Amino acid sequence: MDHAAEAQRTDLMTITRHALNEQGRHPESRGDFTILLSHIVLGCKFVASAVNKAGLAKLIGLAGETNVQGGQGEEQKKLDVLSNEVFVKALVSSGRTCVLVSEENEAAIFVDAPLRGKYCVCFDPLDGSSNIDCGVSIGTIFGIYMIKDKDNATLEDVLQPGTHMIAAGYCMYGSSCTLVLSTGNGVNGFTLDPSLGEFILTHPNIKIPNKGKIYSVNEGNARNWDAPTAKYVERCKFPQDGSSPKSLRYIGSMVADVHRTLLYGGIFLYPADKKSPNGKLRVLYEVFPMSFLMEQAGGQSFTGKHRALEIVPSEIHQRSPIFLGSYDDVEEIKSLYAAESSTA
Ligand code: FDP
Repeated sequence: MDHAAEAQRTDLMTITRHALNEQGRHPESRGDFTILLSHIVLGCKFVASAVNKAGLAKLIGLAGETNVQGGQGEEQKKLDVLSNEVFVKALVSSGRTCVLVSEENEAAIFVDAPLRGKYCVCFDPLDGSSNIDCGVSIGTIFGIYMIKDKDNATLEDVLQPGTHMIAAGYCMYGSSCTLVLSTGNGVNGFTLDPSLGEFILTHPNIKIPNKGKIYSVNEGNARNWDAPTAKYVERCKFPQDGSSPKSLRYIGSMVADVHRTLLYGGIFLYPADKKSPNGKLRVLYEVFPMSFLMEQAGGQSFTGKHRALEIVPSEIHQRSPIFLGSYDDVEEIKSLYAAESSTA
């Protein structure tokens, strides 16, 4: 490597440097968010390493436990258990968190007083677990809120609409490890450089295309869909305006499907259906963080009734239908639901 290339390599925008720059925009800030983020980043690096080693270390496979959604037939895998432990420890030890909600824990975790800070974090430590055994991309999703009063923390501090979130992101463990983050000032993507052990800014200021050529949905559920969803998917395949049909891409791992949607445009749907009237995806640690990122990137997110970020959750593991992605594509499904409700 020549000197110029070497010099350029040392001038990298790491995620910590980015967080410190963001901190500079808030003169009153004491660096608490930067510390919290560095602990989330540590958790992501740990899980990335465990995911990479999983096949070798025989970490994959059933742990013999059922998670809190177990009643609906989901089994907890060993990597999920490990990832959850890693994130809970990383978040608690940051000294900056107060209430934690994890997909893997039935109840919210209230951090002990001496370690309490001002943030609440809702997270899915390892989303897309049905993809673990075949090496398909999986990820961690997180949404962050500010506590009202850390000496009197209650469940109400996390049962907030998504519009109250102050930051959200996900880390995708795939062919590369990518962390996508928004602190309410646009969306940035950082890729883990394994030689440095640092997340480097590789996707600055991500903007989703206004319209996309891809739709992403589990079509196996089609016979149970409602009319607007069925009509929308039909239009993706047989457009009425003379445009080309959209391509179907569905990984079945939300982080990977949303990441592709964010970068290439298009729409991701997990609608309600007759079997699951509330859809499948969880509000606090799937729907809200991904909706926050979509809106920050110029896209939209809709529940079939209203803007997804305006849901006011009443339970921490609540589910919601979700349609998110390119602005114009979501606009189209919104108009189909509006037409249906006006004729109802
Ligand atoms: P998984 O069941 O593998 O954990 O909510 C979890 C999730 O994956 C999402 O990551 C994914 O988008 C969705 O479920 C896939 O659901 P279907 O298998 O019903 O398509």
